[in-house]
Amino acid sequence: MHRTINRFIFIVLTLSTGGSAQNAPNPAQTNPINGYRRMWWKEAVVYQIYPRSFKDSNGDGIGDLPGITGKLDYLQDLGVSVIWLSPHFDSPNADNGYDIRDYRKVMTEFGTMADFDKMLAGIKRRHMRMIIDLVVNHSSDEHKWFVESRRSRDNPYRDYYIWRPGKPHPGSSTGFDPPNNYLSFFSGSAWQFDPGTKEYYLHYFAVKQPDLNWDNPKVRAEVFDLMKFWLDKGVDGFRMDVIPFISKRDGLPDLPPDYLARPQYFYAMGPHLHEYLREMNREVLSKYDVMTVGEAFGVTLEQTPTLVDERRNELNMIFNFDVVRLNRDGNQWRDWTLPELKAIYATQDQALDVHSWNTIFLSNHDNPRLVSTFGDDSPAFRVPSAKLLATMLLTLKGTPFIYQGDELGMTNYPFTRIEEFDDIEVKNGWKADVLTGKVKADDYIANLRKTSRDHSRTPMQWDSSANGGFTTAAKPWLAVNPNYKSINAREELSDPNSIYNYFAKMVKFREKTPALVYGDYEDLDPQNAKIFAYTRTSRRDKYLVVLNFSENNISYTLPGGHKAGQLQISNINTKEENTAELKLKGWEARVYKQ
Ligand code: TEU
Ligand code: CA
Repeated sequence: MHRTINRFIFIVLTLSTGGSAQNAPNPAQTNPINGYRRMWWKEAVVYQIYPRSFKDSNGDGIGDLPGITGKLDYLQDLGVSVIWLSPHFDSPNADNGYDIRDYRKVMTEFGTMADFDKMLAGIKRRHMRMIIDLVVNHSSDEHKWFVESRRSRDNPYRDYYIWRPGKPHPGSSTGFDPPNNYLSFFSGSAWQFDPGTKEYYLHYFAVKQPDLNWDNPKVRAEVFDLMKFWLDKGVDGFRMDVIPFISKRDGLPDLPPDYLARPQYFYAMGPHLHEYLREMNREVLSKYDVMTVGEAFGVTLEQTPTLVDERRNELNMIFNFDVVRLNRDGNQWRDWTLPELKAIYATQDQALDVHSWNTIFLSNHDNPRLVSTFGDDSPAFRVPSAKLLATMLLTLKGTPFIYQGDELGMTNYPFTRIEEFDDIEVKNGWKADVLTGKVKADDYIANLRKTSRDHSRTPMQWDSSANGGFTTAAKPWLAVNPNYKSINAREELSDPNSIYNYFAKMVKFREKTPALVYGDYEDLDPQNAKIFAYTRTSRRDKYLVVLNFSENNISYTLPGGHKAGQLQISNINTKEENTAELKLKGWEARVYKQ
């Protein structure tokens, strides 16, 4: 009898996971809320793992998959429902795994395929899901496709990449100039001369990251195949690295002058992008119940619905860069203001209707630390400001993405010397800008102290033992922030008032509160330079969020006749309820039900 029931359950489960169309709603979730189709990925809270820096299990100083498996309870206790794993594939690590040598093999330093399977099984057992990184705008130059491709002009793999003859330039070192003026995000020309065949190949990122030629149907078929390989293993979708760049402009025209400082807007949204994404959907995604989120570097808000409107069958969501680039002028740090931040969320909300869905993220492996960037990491305000940011991240409209360590309030690293950095972007930039005398060394480092990608890549701080308990090796691949003795997971797990426990409370609160997922968003006071006050309203419930983005104590009268109702969550103990007059402490955050 038991066996029959088990078998029956097994069949039902297989039918509902394999084979179901993408976006197929869970049968229990068919009633729209507030006009939105209910989807598991809209209700999810995602946690990003950068495997190199998460947890080292074998003492070689590098994080690995068994390290992640050993920490799954930690993630389950935090309450997150989806894990996004940054690249775990075989790679020579020119760009820490974003340069893939073999899409079907696990990076040796991270473990084996058996380790991957064990990790995935552990995730499923805890009723979580996992998406992986799909990095297919480019591969590594050590991928066998490229090794073949560069052999000769008539190699069968030649057209897997983008090769062009140079412009003859007698007397120059190679005899040629690059085919056009495209720039790499990691300094210099986006073209690399290959002496073997005397042509150039295109690389938007590092020289060791040649761009794939998506106009070649064989390349698309290869990518669709490798996607199926991982989906058939049970992964639940993809975060797609710089996906808007895959279709190149016809004839590869020069970057116009006003794009030289922001080539991403010229590289993105090429002529065949929609066609290739739809083909991917038809061939692969539509056959599985998965989520997709595209890293939309260079995509404007006006273009966003053309990628994520559910009626178009392209992507579920994208990462819009406006918020994480608010503090930049090109690569240069600039101070930002709260009204500017609010304006971004308001415009995003207006640009997307019920057929499109947003993401909310304030940090990732390419950006400095959350609390150091949008909060105040000084001893007096690190804890409340990290909690305030958790409150915002988990109550805005869109699927929230938490980056590893932000749930502990980890801070930027106190970099002082160029030798302390690992990032290829920094190393190339140093050569191109500092060693040539264009930028002063001190100015370059000062800017990196605010903006470097390495801030978020320093190892997770698990406890107060050597190297924050990340590794037993004497030296981890990248230094641990010296503040690990006081900022670490063990400390925070045992403190009911810790940032970690506040995140966990907020994650659970969001997951059980449909109005925070689907409810209308209204900014009550867009011009206020210190207070961010907004409501999230569904047909049944209305929540009010009040955030004091300053260190000042502020007496604040809620505008428009609004009254704070019943207090649901606060990051500093308060008893104020049912009033329009709020006395807010520095970096205080409150959520009320009205
Ligand atoms: O990043 C794409 C990207 O364009 C930026 O966020 C990038 O880090 C920055 O602008 C460089 O100036 C993705 C990955 O997230 C990143 O880690 C990779 O380095 C990059 O693609 C190449 O794969
Ligand atoms: Ca290791």
